[in-house]
Amino acid sequence: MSEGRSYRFTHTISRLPGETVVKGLRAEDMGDPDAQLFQDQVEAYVAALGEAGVATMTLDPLDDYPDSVFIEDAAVCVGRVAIPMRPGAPTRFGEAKELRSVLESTFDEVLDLDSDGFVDGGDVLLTDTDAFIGLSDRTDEEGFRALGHILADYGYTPRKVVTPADVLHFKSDCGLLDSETIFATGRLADSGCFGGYRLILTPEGEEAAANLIRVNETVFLGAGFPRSEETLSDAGFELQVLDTSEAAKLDGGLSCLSLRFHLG
Ligand code: CIR
Repeated sequence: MSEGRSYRFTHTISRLPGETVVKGLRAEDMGDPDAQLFQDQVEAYVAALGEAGVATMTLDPLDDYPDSVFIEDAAVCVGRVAIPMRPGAPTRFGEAKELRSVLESTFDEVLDLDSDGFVDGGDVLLTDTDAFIGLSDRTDEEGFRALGHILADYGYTPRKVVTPADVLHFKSDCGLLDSETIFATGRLADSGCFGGYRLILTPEGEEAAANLIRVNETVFLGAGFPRSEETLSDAGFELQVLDTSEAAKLDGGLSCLSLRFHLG
């Protein structure tokens, strides 16, 4: 019944980075992102999503929130329902509130988490049947419970998993390739959290490639990962490579830059 709902999408929402993106959070300083180049990369990303068959919406920058370009962290979408998140970084907490009016005008229902806990969208991997929710520095037990409770009503089995130490989000280390297959780093796969799924592991040294997204028939992969490209194309996936150099300076990747959903 729900076959393919994890990657068949009709719509996306992204947000452009503003000038303040140079103040974005990062675990390690690799230099500030170039705001103009970041904007160009988000625009190219949105255009590529459009070519994969979705209607795209691009929101204006929110200068009060330097990390708001990473819109995935502010909401989880299931079909015609959106669930605003409670982002775990204090400087990001208000992003969900800023997004609310857009969610209300796009979705049939906006459901709030019944919790004082925290959960970032980057810690949530939805397959057709399971909701993997990774505990991390941004997502806690209470957040897991509250989000899992809502997602269970939409046919997902909540699976509490753990984001590896020193990794920002669960999905920093994995991405969905199809209904049964997940691309993941060895360090995450070693935790044994993906029981029941076929795994393809990121080649050594290409762990950052794990944060890929599938939209309809296309798998979007970050640039600079030649062995991942070869592995995935040998496995039969239709790939498109996109440059995310500026997002990477703030620990972001492909999944963070959009909300993807199916308004059937
Ligand atoms: C942050 O630390 O929150 C941002 N600089 C990066 C967020 C990346 N989002 C994601 O992995 N879903």
